[in-house]
Amino acid sequence: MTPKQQHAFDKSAFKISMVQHLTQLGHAPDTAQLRDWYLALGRALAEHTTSDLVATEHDQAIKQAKSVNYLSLEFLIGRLTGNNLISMGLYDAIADAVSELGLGLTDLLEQERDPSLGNGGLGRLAACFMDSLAAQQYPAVGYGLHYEYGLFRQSFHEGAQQEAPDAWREPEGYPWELVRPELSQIIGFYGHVEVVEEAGHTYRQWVPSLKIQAMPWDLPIVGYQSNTVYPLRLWEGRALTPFALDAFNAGDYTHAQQADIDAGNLTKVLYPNDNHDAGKTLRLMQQYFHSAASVADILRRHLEAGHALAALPEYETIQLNDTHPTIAIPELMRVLLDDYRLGWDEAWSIASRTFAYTNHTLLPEALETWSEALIARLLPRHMEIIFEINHRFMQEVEAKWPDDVAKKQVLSVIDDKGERMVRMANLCVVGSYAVNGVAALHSQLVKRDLFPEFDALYPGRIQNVTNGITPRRWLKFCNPDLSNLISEKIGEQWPAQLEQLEQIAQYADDTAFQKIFMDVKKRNKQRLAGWVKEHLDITLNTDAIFDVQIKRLHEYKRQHLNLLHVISLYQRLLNEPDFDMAPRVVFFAAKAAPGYELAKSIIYAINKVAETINNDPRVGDKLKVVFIPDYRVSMAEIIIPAADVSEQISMAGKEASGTGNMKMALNGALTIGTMDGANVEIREEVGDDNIYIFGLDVDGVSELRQKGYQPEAVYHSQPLLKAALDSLLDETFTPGQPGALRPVFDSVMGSGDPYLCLADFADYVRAHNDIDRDYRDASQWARKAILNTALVGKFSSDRSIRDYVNNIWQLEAIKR
Ligand code: H2P
Repeated sequence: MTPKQQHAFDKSAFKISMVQHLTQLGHAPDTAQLRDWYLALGRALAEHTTSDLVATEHDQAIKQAKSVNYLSLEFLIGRLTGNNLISMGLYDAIADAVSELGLGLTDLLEQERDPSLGNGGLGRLAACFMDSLAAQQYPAVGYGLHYEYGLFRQSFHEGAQQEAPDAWREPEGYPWELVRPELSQIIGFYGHVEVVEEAGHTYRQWVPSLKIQAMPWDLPIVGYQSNTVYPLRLWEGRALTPFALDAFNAGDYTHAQQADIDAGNLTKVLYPNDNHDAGKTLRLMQQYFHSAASVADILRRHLEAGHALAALPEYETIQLNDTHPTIAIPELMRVLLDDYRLGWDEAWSIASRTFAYTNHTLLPEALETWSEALIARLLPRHMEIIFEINHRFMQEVEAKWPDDVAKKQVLSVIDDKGERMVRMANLCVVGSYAVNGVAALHSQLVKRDLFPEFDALYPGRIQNVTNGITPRRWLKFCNPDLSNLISEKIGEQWPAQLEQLEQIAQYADDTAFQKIFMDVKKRNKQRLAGWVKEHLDITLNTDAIFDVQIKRLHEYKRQHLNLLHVISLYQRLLNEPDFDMAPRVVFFAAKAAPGYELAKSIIYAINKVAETINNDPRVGDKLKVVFIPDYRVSMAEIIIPAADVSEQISMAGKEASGTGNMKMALNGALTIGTMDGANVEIREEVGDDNIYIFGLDVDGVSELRQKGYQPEAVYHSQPLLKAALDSLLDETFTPGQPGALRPVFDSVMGSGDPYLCLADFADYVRAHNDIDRDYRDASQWARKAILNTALVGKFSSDRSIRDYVNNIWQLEAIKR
């Protein structure tokens, strides 16, 4: 706590405020449940953040400074209460206050349901970035959608994933959010374009036939020890047409509610992401709704601050988190051209100096395209503008490469090889002043493989900003014991200056420090084991290696490669009398997008294998497999501090960055990983001895493909692998149901195995054997673990944000 905040906190006033909020919720202190108290706590705290939010909003210095607007369809913020307490410097003071009311702070914090407004890394990155913007006081507004249901809640029924709606605000509302009706917007859809004549000029004007109200809800992004609170503004779709009371009274209930139903559906659910572009109308509607409301709000702020329209790029920059908000580019053009009546060149000059775009994936099937027919129907004026942007862009290409049809074909915003499609990534590159990948290797591949022609046309436009994670949530909050240990050694500044962790490296060989460090790890493992015992009734050996793979389920992330290793360990334990291994618990946590069948089959297979192994008395506590259901931020906060080994095993070239890799290394886990994404940079930081790299690198992958890859040949040449795969076909793991796991087998055999699981299997096993050997040398292992924590300061999202600020956004920090 800073002295200033300490001074400002009045414990007895806060207790009174909590009781008042409790009363307003309709409860009395002597009968209130924990959940009621949690709501009262959240509301009492939110009073403080709301006043800081409003004060920040009205700060003249901020209004006169440049801001970043972070547009993202996902913000996976996780629970806010604990994190905000850390940022406000009030964690201990509030723990004390609530204990005087007879309550435990950690119990209260457990009552909060995670706002799961994202799928995985992309949404979580947006949340870490907001945290780092506020901590460093770079003016920012986050813009997202206020989904009524977050990502589905996952459970398992006989091993198979079940999905249930996640009504994260039910039933009392979320204590941290603030509705801002005065800032609502009206968003149009469908309709037609009219030509209007005025003073000898003709203008085009879109006349939408459907209008939906965008209602903003602000969540406070509280800067760490900074008194700065920025809004995360989430738009909710609401019916605009007044409720049809006449129809209702006349008994036409359905019609009376129709407008409510349509508008209410718009932001009802977050689309689950399987990295496969689905082209659904409702999704495009969400994207436009989000973009249009955000652009309107940005322009409102800009003009209300007294700035000229033409000065927009000097005061506002708009970062597009992936292509999901691309439609904001033609929307800003539409507003400038049709509403403000600027000429094309002036409008384009403003727009193309305002937007910047972050690419998060190279998977071709994930690159968004929308059919021209759909856009033309839903957003007729935007389609005209997109054609005009492309027409002018093609002239630019012609000037650079005359008569080169092939160049035009790859660069064009319109793909006209079949049904005409709009390539959102191309539109982003054309309409942005900067494009970035999310790790050094990824950015290099964006330039080399995805956009080489764009890179030649616009040298320097494509850059790299390596991802990062906020050390406040991902160390200070989630791992208090390790945080305290670090603070004892190097002081309290590290959560704001993570490079300082390097000073911990000097203790890596200190046996006393090693012991304390590993005792902390042990306690975190016990905490996780306690959770597993309570919720899944599996008893774990906390001396075992805690081997962890937690991330969205996707073939390219290769959870099934991990599974094959698990099966091979199991078979060796049973079949090889001399086989010895350090005890291991292999943890999985992952959601599969509901429409992604193979991902669901992989989950099913892992659960079946786990069930068999965990109940086989011959295995004892040598090997256990735990699939933790309903992976979410608050679960990650328990798992990550307990990890010994971090699985980052995507096929090289496919994982753009990864951020779980950073979180686990920071908490003292050793990575087993391919030369992919940010693993490459983690290795650079921690050194070869403190990471387990295996498998083909990007060049190895393309060489193998060129030679012609035959998974079958690998299968026949490796007995361990063959036995593991064969067990998927018999009844070993599915008694009475032979072949139930065949989809996983088939996915890597024959013409399958697109992500080269079999090709990397042998080296993966080798790397795991190295881990097994090293873990048995407790002191050596402790040394490696300490060095991981000490040497990953680079991966603070504070550093990522400074890279954006210095190389792309050009912002000044405004200290409050
Ligand atoms: C994605 C990429 C990750 C990257 C993250 C943030 C889309 O996340 O695949 O490699 O670290 O964005 O840039 P995810 O797979 O977790 O949904």
